[in-house]
Amino acid sequence: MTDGKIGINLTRHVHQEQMEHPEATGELSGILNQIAFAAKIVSREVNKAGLVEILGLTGDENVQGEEVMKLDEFANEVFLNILGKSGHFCIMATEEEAEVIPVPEGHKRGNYSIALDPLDGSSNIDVNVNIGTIFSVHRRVTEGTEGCEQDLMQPGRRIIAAGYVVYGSSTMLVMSTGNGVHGFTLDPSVGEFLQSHTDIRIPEKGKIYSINEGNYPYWTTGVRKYIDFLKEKDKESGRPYSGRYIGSMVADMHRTLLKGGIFMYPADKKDPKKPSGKLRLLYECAPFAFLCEHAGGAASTGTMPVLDVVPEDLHQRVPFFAGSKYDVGQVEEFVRKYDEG
Ligand code: AHM
Ligand code: MG
Repeated sequence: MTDGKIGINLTRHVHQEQMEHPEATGELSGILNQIAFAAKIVSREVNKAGLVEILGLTGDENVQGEEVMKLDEFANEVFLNILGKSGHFCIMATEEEAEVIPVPEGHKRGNYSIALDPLDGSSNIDVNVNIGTIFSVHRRVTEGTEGCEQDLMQPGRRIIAAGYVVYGSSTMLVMSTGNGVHGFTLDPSVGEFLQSHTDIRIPEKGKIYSINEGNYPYWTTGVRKYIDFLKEKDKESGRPYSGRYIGSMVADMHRTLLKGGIFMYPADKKDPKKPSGKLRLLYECAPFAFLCEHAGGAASTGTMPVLDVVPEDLHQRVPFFAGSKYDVGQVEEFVRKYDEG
């Protein structure tokens, strides 16, 4: 624990935040509790993943003769099941499914929508690299009982709460409801997320850049020149930026939030079907952009703040540059100078 506040769990933290905002309905604490509950179940299975590999079970039949579900499908089911029945949501969407997901029959429809990436970076499971869940919550904007796509297709600027869970050497939930960014570490012995990081602030300028550099030939001139520039001697430190790329967004962004620097997934020409890069606006970029801005950092498409992008498609991708304010500002300058006009 970093600040001696052992004992404040997620529930109490959100409750305290709500006491400071009497206009709040109290629903947010219910939502975050349900997310935390689902995350604990996924965390338990992620921790077992190594063993499952050794036993050769994934995709095969288990001892009861049932097929063992892949972890990303499992995480998707757990989150949808728990959140769908929570009474807080009117509509849901996940990176795993093409269409919006209605609340199951017989369950209360709520005032919020949620976009989820249930298990991001799941291709890293078999090499024991951190993976995670990403979420963002919007207030419903349509009338009637059922929610619809419109309730999800809102700009990140209107996010009510966003966060991620990183399943790593320990499981951590990092979230913001607009009052700072706070981190909670799962204490498995008591099954609670305990506050471990209060008011995370991204350093104004970092020393680390994080990008899949194998895509260099496919980037725009501005992005290439920016990366070349980072390898020159930094005026302050006298050395180039360090490169760190895990290839699991939650892990790379977790480091970026805590240590500063810049994480990037630019547009590239590798796949003509994906001219805007790889990362999805609703499930990956907007939630992290919300966290970055609330931690004093920035997140940009290269030409505009990610939070201001109005979604046109549920699975829309956007170029993504996020982290320290100074560094994000600098990449925008390169884009302006070499890629525009
Ligand atoms: P996924 O949603 O299919 O897991 O893909 C997203 C992941 C991110 O976690 C990561 O930042 C990125 O893909 C890595 O992509 P690449 O292998 O192209 O560098
Ligand atoms: Mg993903």
